[in-house]
Amino acid sequence: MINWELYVITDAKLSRGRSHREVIQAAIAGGATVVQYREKETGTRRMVEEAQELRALCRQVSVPFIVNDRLDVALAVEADGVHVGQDDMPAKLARKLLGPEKILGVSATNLAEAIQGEKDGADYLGVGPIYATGTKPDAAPPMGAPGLAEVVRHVSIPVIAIGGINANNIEEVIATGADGAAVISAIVSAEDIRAMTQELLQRIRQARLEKRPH
Ligand code: 3NM
Repeated sequence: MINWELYVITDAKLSRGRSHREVIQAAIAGGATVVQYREKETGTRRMVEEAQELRALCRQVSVPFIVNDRLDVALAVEADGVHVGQDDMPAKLARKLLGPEKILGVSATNLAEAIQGEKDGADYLGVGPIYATGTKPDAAPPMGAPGLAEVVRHVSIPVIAIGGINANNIEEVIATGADGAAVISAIVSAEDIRAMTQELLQRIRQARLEKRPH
């Protein structure tokens, strides 16, 4: 069973000059439960090297390591899985190439995409954006917590919320019943990455306790 609670995604441009290694080490120290390597602008050689480094870090602490979009890189470094968006490799083909064991994540910006992703063989869905975000310029319009809650009600695989999530809204996100939150800027741009990760995780756990029926 994978703990999806706090899914941390890399972003070199938002990391204030810190390396992926430094950022992810601090996030893991703070309790990140899943790590995704997401790199859109680096050459493939460098990508493989960076992914290999993070792969090793995550393996030491048994944190699942997922590569965004690049199935070839995911397979090359023996990542635990790959995450595909709506413009990336179609989920069904990604599943075929990955085999049945690896983790397949699929992005969904609405309920129809979420239901389709589940049908196509996703192990989990990245659903968003929940709130406005400057991190992904081509993101769809924000769906808000009500849109997220609707997806949670209609799918049976884990739902990880993404987009504009930070310490001020993460409890509202988890209160929808989502299994976790995926975060970029609130963590990788934080001055103290470890402390911010700890705070977000603590808020997630608090929200889950409050959701539990008494
Ligand atoms: N995907 P931040 S939103 C990578 O809606 C990504 O699918 C999104 O970054 C989606 O935590 C997003 O800084 C950016 O808002 C998330």
